[in-house]
Amino acid sequence: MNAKDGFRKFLHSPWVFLVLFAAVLLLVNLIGGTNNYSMEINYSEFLKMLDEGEVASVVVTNDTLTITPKSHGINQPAIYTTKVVNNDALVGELRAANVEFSAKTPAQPISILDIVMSASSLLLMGLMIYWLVSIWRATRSKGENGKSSGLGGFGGFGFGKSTAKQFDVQNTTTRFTDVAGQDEAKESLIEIVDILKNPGKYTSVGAEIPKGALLVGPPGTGKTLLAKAVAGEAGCPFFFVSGSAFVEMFVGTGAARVRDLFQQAAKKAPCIVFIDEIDAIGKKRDGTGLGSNDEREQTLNQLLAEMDGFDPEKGIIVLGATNRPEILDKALLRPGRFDRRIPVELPDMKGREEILQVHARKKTMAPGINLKRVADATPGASGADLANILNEAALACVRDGRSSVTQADLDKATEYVLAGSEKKSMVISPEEKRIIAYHEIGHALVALKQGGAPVRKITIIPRTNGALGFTMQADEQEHVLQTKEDLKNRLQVLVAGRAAEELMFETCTSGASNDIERATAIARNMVTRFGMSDTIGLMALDTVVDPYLDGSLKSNASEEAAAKVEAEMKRLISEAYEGAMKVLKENASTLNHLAEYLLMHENITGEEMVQLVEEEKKTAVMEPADAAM
Ligand code: NHX
Ligand code: ZN
Repeated sequence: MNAKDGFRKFLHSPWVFLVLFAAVLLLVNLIGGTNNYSMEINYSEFLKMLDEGEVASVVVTNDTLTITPKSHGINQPAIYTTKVVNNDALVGELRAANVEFSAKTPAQPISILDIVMSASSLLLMGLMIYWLVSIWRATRSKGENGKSSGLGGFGGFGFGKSTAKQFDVQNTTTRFTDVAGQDEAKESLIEIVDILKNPGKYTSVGAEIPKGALLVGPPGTGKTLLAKAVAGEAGCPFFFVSGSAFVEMFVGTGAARVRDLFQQAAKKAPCIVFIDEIDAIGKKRDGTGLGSNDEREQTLNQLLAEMDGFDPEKGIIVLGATNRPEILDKALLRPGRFDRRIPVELPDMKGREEILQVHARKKTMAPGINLKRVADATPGASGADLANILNEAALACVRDGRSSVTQADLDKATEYVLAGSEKKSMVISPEEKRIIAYHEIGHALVALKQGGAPVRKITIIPRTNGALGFTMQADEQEHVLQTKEDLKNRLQVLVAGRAAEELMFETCTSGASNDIERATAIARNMVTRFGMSDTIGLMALDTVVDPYLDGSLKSNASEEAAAKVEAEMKRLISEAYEGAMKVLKENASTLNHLAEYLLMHENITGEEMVQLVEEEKKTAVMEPADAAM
């Protein structure tokens, strides 16, 4: 923009208009109605008018007379003023001439206060206008831009126009190689990159160019990263906006922002527009609810209109991200809108290892690091969790003053991310420490005897997540299916902590609450979703609400069925408890041995545990022989 343009823009700016308007108003205020055509005359001329009976009335202000004549011609002044030469005889003369007269105190000089008062009231008025216009502009969902509106130049106010803060445009350097463990999602997105690079290739065969795709998956799986990588690979700008940013402030600003987003995107096309948490605006329009719902619907309607409106050949591709696809409005998923759905799932074991490798590339790692060990111990972890583990490991290494990340750093960081940091200062009585040790060994021993996933670590050092101790299991292979036996075994391990407490101390504690919650959840799933109870049969009495979120269930069961479900759950958990108790009774000496060792050392690794159990076995076999001697 050159200087001349800039100046013209400045002149056209409504702010200049407003300031000028204010100045004029102020001036008018100051002069205050004395703009009648008046003429100053000599005192002698006034006396002459008085003698000739032409004066109707006189107002005396200090030494000035304001004279209103009885009549005046078109070109004659309506008011005369004059300075009094000698005031003494004036009253008598006025009375003699039968003229109306009065006195007036002189007008106060205009004070600073007056100016401030009128200026601030003007400012207030200006703000009022600004506010009204901004609401008006925002509510207006039709009309392409501010210029075509009735307010003309008011477009320059920037009402409802998004600034850089509302959405973020970047030229990203992210590439697909920065995204690990999402091979299928990448494959779907590679096509979008190609479309952005060579749209002609697609249009020449008559293929419709997709306008949008929906990235669906749990939090932390890298949906934003994938979208960025698409922009990076295609070498085009990346517009980032969060769906929740559209649904705040005044009613209607959301729609205005959507409009503006697409205007800006059109200027930079080809480009990627990424709308995170699109469920915030894309919720089903059910017509229920008040106020805010209207706002959301308008925003959604505007988004739909924009997506229908732009020319796909221009090369704007809208990527939306959500972890609640079920609640999206069907209109959003129609062809020509977000018609593609790209699942971005939690990584499997191999994916986790790949993600760890990507993050490890950016850190100085000691030689011979086993990342698979971390991957094994973190089922269900997202990409973000894994990145966090590696970062915590790097931080720990710096804290210790070392120059590379070791396996020990990684193991500690894994524990930290899963259970929080150690609460070493927490004071626990020796009796309670004993209960905690037996509880944990209960879990570990039953897990060991089952021969399933090996025990990785047992600890009785309390953690900041509230756990007084924990037993960590890590399988070296991951299963896509879980058999009924797998789940029953899991139940047994979970209730074994409580079983050990009962067995050793003939009482129980509140500490098992978390174990019980988890066991109950597994038992419920077995009965109401997996068809693993003969009494209930193959019925889906529960459905998962948000499959990509915490796995909470919605029950479809009748009251009678619910009672049966609970009876079945109780049976499963009780059976598991009996099983665990049997294992612990049969291995009571091992339980004692391990628990005492744990009390002394506070931590036991999986290998140590196996070794301790082996040693215990040998001495147990030797004991009868010793006795015979
Ligand atoms: C309390 N905490 O809440 C005390 C401080 C029975 C030896 N009054 O089962 O620590 O009772 O095998 C993640 C995982 C809270 C978060 C477990 C938050 C457990 C844990 C309750 C061991 N290990 N219980 C266990 C335990 C407790 C709790 C958690 C959590 C205890 C038990 C916590
Ligand atoms: Zn427990």
